[in-house]
Amino acid sequence: MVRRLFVLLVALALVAAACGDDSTSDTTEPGAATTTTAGGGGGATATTTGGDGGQGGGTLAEVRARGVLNCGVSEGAAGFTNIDGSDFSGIDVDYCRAVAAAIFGDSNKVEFFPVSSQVRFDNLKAGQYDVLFRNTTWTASRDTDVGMNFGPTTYFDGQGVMGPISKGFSADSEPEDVDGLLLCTSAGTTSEKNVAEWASLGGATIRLETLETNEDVYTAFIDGSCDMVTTDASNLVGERFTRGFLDEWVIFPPTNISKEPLGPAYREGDDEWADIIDWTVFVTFIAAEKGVTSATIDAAIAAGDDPELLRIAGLESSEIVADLGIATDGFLQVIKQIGNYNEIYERNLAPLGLVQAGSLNALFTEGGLIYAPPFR
Ligand SMILES: N[C@@H](CCC(=O)N[C@@H](CS)C(=O)NCC(=O)O)C(=O)O
Repeated sequence: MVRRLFVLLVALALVAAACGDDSTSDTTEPGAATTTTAGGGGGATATTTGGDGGQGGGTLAEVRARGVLNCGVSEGAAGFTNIDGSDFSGIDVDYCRAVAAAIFGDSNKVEFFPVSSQVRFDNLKAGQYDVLFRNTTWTASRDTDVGMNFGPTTYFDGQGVMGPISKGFSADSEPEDVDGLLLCTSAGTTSEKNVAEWASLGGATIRLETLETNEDVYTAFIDGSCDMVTTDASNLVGERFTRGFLDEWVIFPPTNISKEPLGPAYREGDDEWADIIDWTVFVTFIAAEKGVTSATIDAAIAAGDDPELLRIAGLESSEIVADLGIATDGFLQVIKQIGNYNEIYERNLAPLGLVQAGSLNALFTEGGLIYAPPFR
């Protein structure tokens, strides 16, 4: 009992020293709110804060006047935000483009703002970007934090730990196998809190080092200064694949140690803007449900036998789309230019070995959790 208490205290002290609360530490990092990383177009400047504290007209009007959507993304997370010079890709990047397609009818009208985990919420609240699609977990403390709300989950994740097989780790490793070892992860994440709980509940003492970027974490892991790395399992799978360590690194424990619903975050107080983001995501789910893709949507509309699809395309009950303040063909452009959820998944995540079938990220019709309210 005394040992367990000691272990718990040591683990908590280490975590507190490393990072602090993942929501509040984001707001206390020196200079965090002013950190600006210009996106693909280069030289972008921070905007004024969005939202009018009411029903709408705030962010949408501002985005329209600017002529481009500002979107917060990761500085590099395999499959979610891949950055190659000025070329951005990934599921989060695709959802930024989808919102631009809904608003402007042009998925290219988007400026990307890569940000670290640590500053992502402050920069959102300060108005640097209009929406954040950055492998971000929806949690109670983040949601109830003043200034932010979350939209529909675009990827249901969970946290894992990854270590080299050469150090004796296996897919069945449990907290006792990490006792006394050094774990690395990104600062300002849910990952750092979850793993400390997992270890202490399992009676292990871990040392936790939080580094700023994913790149910092994997550099330290590869050179052996960290025994293990921990974060969202999608990131572990994706990075193991892209870095070419499929046969060397193993992910454990057998069941994820947390729930990590990843999706968009936006400033609170602008209902119109929230609706635009939410329904942009939902129409990609509904199109997937119907098996309608970017390649087949024109034919599906021409067939004229699916009233819900005609409403999404703004060809029937067009006031539903118009009431959101976007052009009536806004969601049609989302499907035409970006595609349905399954296409987005296939394009970005399947190549990394993240299998959709049988996972939480399958459509609800296939036993998963991807579900949208009806479009009527
Ligand atoms: N989903 C978690 C973790 C998100 C996170 O930031 N993960 C790290 C992985 S080590 C990352 O993606 N870093 C990317 C970067 O360096 O920009 C959260 O919202 O706190």
